[in-house]
Amino acid sequence: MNPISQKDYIDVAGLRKMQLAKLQELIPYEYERVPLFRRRCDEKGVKPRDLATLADLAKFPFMIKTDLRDEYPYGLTAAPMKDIVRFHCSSGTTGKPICIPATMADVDIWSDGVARCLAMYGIMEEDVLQVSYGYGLFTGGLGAHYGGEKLGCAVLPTGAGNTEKQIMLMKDLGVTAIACTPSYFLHLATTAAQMGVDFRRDTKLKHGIFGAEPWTDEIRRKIEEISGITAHDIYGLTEIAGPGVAGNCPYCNGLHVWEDHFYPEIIDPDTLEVLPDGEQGELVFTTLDRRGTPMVRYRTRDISRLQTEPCKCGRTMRVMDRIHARTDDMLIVHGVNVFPSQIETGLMKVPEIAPHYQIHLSSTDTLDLFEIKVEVVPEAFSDNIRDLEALRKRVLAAVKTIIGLTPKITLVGPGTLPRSEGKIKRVIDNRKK
Ligand code: DLL
Repeated sequence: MNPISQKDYIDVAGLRKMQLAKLQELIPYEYERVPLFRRRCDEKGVKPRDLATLADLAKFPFMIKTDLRDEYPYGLTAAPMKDIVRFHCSSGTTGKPICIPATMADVDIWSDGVARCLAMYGIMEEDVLQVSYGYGLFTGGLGAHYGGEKLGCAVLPTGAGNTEKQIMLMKDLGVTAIACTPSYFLHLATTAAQMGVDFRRDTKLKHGIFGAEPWTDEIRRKIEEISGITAHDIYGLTEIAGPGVAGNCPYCNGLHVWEDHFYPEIIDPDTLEVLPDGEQGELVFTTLDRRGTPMVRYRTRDISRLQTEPCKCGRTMRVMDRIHARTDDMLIVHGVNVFPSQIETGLMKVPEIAPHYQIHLSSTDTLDLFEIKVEVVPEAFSDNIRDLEALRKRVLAAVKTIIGLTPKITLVGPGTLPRSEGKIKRVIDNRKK
């Protein structure tokens, strides 16, 4: 076993004891240093000493995204500036960003999470890791970079973009693992094919470390099929660390949460009650070790479930379901709730459809217009209108069976829809609000 993985196998009783001890340090620390947290606790009539068991965490207030915006830039910073070594920010689509100052110890814990994910995927010191997540304020690039170095990999910090050069370097330097968004990898794969590069024949690529956006099991299979690599899932968010909060092992269809650093809860997003393991709801995290910007009970908006079955790999850290949806990405079309991942699942059942699509919503005064533009794979794209019409009908049937609605399906030629170097934008919602 790689020494970096040893912590993954801690006995459960020891883990719970450790989590409680860490919380009993964190809560008073946060209470003393972060006025918003203190005010919320006081309003609820709860004091740091009220945390006697792990279940008592439920008495403490939640933190949400708008709190981070409202307190921008330093309102939630708990450590003095002399201890801060790094900032990460997430832009958000509207208004102010959120800003997360981190101490050296925070960066180290985060890197530990990423390194443990990489080790769990079977990546070793001998591996050459190409980091094609964006560097900078986004956590993807630097997160994967520090984790790779911590494990001892040779890191190639290409960042996102300049796709042809990425493929050249991948070949020339013998890259064995790549970290990027799944949508960017699909773009890389298409570009490689256009350059006459076959991943299996011309590169040493074995591992993909994919996250930062939802991706269905169908896309995962497609990626593995076209490239011959193993597609690993890595999860995280700026507010809690960045990538490396959780990752999948070869045995589970979910992700082990590094619970010794990040304490997970699942809540009912309507009642805000904590749900027992096994039930689906909104994922909430508390950072057990972070001191720059600690988070107590941060509501992620991601929908998941903590699985109850112990994992066959022997790791004791709980497994959360892969994230396919967020509470805020649900679309309501003609009064029906639709998640983009459901549409993706339907589309990917049709072999002639490429993993590139866009959902368009617009409205007249009385009606929602719902269109899905999908790319056809080059081999199936023809001028024969009758063939295309038959394919369109099959695509519609595959989507309709899952969402129960009849969107307009528009088939488009290979390479027509926009590609992304980072997180892809799948939904264009121009409806009148
Ligand atoms: O996306 C951190 C990250 C970078 C994770 C690289 C993995 C790899 P944010 O920009 O703050 O941070 O976005 C966080 O992205 O709440 C999820 O909704 C989504 N997300 C992240 N990882 C996954 C994943 C980074 N593996 C938000 N599967 C999260 C599905 C994911 N969604």
